[in-house]
Amino acid sequence: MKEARIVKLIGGIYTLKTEDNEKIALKPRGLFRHENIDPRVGDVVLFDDDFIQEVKPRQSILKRPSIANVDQAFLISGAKEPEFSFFLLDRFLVHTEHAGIDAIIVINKIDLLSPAALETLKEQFRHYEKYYTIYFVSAKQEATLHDLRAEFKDKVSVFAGQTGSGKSSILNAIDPSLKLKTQMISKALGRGRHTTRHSELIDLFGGLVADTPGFSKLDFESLDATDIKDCYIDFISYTEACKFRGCLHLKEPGCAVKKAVEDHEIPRLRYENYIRIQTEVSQMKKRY
Ligand SMILES: Nc1nc2c(ncn2[C@@H]2O[C@H](COP(=O)(O)OP(=O)(O)O)[C@@H](O)[C@H]2O)c(=O)[nH]1
Ligand SMILES: [Mg+2]
Ligand SMILES: [Zn+2]
Repeated sequence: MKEARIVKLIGGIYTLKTEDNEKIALKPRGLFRHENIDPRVGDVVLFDDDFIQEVKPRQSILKRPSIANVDQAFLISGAKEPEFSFFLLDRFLVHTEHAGIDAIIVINKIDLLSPAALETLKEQFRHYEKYYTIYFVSAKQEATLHDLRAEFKDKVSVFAGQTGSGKSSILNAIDPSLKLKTQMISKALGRGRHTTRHSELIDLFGGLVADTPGFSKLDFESLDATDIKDCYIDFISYTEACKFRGCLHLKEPGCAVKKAVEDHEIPRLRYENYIRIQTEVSQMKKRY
């Protein structure tokens, strides 16, 4: 049997990419359903002439989009249109940390900012720079995209972010042969027609990437308060100095994270978003 990666799934037909870069369309053998094996895009599988025979153990699974073995997520946000939101970014980062995948932060549409506004925005990111790779780009300015290309090699990536943030535009700009559909911002943000949702990994600069059609609704259903605390990776180095073991950095006295916020070591907004996320999750749990 030979090994391959599932790169596309439409209507029960899987497209496999083999080690020799061949593309083959196959179905899984019928027994999978009874064994509760559900092959996903991103899975590495063993196949023969007739069927996908075996799914190799997964490192990770993203729910939305449903892709296995993702190494990293590019979190694409618009600097404007849609207005940049640190809340959305912080939520994304909790999501990627929880999924165990690396996050690369991409702020797009910098052409819409004045030089002064761009400087102010960059200043707000100084803290994040200590923990994450960040790019400030414009899909309309080739020079800003140059370094991004090196990030794909040997990785399975997803392009995630709000509709209209420019995911498809960036991909088209770094590889014009892709010709992905882009949408006028007014349509993209409205309730308009949605393009079909299917996951597909495309070849890009020595790696694979999924241009996800949505990924804006993040579900925190499987997270609890402790998970969220652990996903705020900039809090971790302070945790030992908190008075209470397992401090959630909320109402507890002697909290080193809250002190770091007071001392301007952690941006206040980042901490406020933390409380918002914690509140959101605890209310969600109450409802069920
Ligand atoms: N000014 C400006 N507009 C952009 C940029 N990137 C994308 N857009 C526009 O934003 C809209 C949404 O882009 P699209 O790539 O479809 O976003 P997606 O939903 O994230 O894939 C389109 O009208 C693009 O032309 C950019 O860097 N600058
Ligand atoms: Mg798109
Ligand atoms: Zn604390």
